[in-house]
Amino acid sequence: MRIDFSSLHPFLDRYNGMTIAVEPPGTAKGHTMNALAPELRDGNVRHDWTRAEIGQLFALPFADLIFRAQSVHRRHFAPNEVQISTLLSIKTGGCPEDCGYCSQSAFHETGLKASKLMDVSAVIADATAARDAGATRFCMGAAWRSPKDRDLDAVCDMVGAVKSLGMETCVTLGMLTGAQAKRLKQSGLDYYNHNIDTSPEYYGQIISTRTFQDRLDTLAAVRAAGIHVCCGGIVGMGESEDDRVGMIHVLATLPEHPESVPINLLMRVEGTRLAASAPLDAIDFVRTIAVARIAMPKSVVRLSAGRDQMSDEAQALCFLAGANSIFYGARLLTTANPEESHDNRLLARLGISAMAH
Ligand code: SAM
Ligand code: DTB
Ligand code: SF4
Repeated sequence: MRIDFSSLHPFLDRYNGMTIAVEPPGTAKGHTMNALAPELRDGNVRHDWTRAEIGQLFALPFADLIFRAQSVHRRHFAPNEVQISTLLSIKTGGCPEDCGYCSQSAFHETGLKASKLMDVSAVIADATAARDAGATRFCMGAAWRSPKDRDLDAVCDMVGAVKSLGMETCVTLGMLTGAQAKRLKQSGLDYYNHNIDTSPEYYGQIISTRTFQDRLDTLAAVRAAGIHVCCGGIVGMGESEDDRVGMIHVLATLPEHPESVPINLLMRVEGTRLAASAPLDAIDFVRTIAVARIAMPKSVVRLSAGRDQMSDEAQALCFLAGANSIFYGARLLTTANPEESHDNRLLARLGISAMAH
């Protein structure tokens, strides 16, 4: 006889036999391991991961890694739901930073047409269309090193307007001071995206105009203002596996895990310094998602830029590995993303539905 646990408790089937084969990730003396959720310590997510532990996760046989990531995923999230975000570039191009991957850096000749900050009314129109298409979060990106106070006034108006449409709001505007973060919070901002991009060791190969510590300082200012943190990075930039280990290690040992962790596959834009980077093995990309899921069990992990270059099967593996958010809509900021109709079909084929907020 097979007992249908789901009729007893809506979440019980997620535990059904799953935890038995998962060994605890080095439960330290004096701490309580929860047999049903060995990724937690004393009931909490861990901030004490060692770099060696993260490296060991990356090195697991693929099936073991995916099983473990999927088990963690099911203990903390509904397994067949993804969060749907839509991106809009509210100020494009002409950026004074030299990020080697970016189409919008003034250091690169990419043929991108630079534009001024959009009008609030045009942003509202785009956000309304995104909401009507099914997005629950609207993310607005600006190609700035950091916002000027006058520009911040306009962005605060955008945040207030998008929020009143009933969507979650996210902006990514570069470096912030504590005072700027507080103003954004007052305008109703839910999330601030600011990525560490790569490991501390590889960072200098990618960007020279601001430091890794600058990034951490902005993240701390965002946290202190009470805004949810969206922070992840990019893979496929010629980094080593140890750099991917280092990147996840930094994220998973922040004083609080980012609520949202975007894992981007490099969009290789003609004219950028990294345009000729060798394509990353899809399995290595999936591994990065899986390790992020295990190390940050309660964070939403976003299968972010790069889906346009991935097969449906590779994306399905990412969801199996614990990714539970995507950017939806045929454009990211300046590069292509799968068409809505393609994504609708893929999500339907996989039995995945949209996460409510
Ligand atoms: N200018 C702001 C900043 O960098 O802080 C915000 C916008 S910026 C485009 C946001 C993030 O998008 C970057 O930190 C980077 O992680 C990601 N990104 C930019 N170009 C990318 C590319 N070609 N491929 C993958 N991710 C990219
Ligand atoms: C993030 O981690 N990925 C998004 C968002 N945060 C702002 C940006 C992806 C940009 C991809 C390249 C482009 O479209 O220009
Ligand atoms: Fe500017 Fe952001 Fe692009 Fe870097 S990633 S060049 S800061 S827009």
